[in-house]
Amino acid sequence: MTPSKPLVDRAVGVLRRNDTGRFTKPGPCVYPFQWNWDSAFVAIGLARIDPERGRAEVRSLLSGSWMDGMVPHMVFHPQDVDYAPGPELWGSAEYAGAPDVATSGITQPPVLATAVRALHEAAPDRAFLDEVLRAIDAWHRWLHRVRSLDDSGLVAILHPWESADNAPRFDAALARVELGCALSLARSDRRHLDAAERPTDLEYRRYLAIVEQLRRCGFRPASLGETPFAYVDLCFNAVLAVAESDLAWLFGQIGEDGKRARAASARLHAALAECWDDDAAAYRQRDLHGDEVISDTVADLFPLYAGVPDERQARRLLDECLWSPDRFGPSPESPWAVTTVSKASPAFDSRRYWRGPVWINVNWFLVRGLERCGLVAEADELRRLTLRLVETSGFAEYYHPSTGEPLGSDDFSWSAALTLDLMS
Ligand code: 9WN
Repeated sequence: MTPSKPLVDRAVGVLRRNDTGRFTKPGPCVYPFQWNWDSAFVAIGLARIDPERGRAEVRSLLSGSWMDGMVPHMVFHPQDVDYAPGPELWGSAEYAGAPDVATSGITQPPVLATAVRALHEAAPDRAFLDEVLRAIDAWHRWLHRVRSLDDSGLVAILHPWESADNAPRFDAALARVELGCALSLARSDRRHLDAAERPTDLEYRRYLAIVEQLRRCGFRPASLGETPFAYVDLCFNAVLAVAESDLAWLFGQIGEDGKRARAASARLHAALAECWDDDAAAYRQRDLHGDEVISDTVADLFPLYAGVPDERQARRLLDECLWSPDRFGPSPESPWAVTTVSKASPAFDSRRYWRGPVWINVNWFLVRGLERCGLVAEADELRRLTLRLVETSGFAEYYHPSTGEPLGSDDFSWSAALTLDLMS
């Protein structure tokens, strides 16, 4: 593909403007702190234009690592900015093993190893790997130690903020979370964005109630069964499967065998394969307190990213779900894909955040997955559609699937960064 110069320049411009010098803000006003997978996506984009700056992004994220290995979902580098709920929600300084900088007490999908691999492939730097691989390995080990459910290798998320906030797949589990929270419901997002594009106040009250309960056990529940919310998210687990395999590859680059990471990836791969539902041509999700279900959200397709489906399954997943005009794919009335919720689902909402709109990171994962499963022409088609969307509507946080209208934050860093990767 011949890169269109202005789009590259515009993407680079977004990353430069959101660069605070220490880390890249996900969005100029709405998201002024450092988020975990946002920085990983940014580093993947920076690998294409400025690997040294990409390495700095990784370092600043890892400066928020906890002693036990957790890399938190947010790092609150000191700044005078308008953001709520901020560091006081988490009170990380009260907990043993927290870093000097204030952070959240939960994590996010571990894209970081994949980002470090992208940086190394773009510009090999052995010293950088020596510097960061142990910390990433410690994070992955932490996930298996603290978040494992059973011998399957699958891990649980303990908060919707660890994946796709208000995605309908979390509705039933979230509805079981008791309210009665003492924390104040301050929301800076509402000062910048239309309420119809964001989670509701009721969802926020439940998000805060989970944090309040997690704080009581220092964010480390003795048993996952006792936590207010625990969900086996296929997006998170597919990301981890790929990250473990990338970590093993990176260890190989420094002459170590990466055996643990390779075995973990293989175990996750096998466990994800077990979630296949042949009637639905998709994968089943599991709430720890409920039954396995087809959630009708794009996460049901995420094992594709890790190359889990065999040839027949990948073809069916594509034809019956991902590219189906009635489900997640483009149709004459709704030409922008991939929707984050099936259009056939009663929960589908074309404007509200993770409940329907198109997200660039989701498309990026699916492009990689299609490639991994040998569906190269289909990956190219999705890549082209995604680039047409950013060309038409700019680097929004997410997009209306019928009109392509930009929604959420404008000048969104990961939309710009992943555009750079998709164009290369
Ligand atoms: C809460 C920063 C983050 C992303 C998440 C996205 C959103 C925060 C919010 O923004 O989450 O952590 O305010 O809703 O859901 O994926 O990392 O871009």
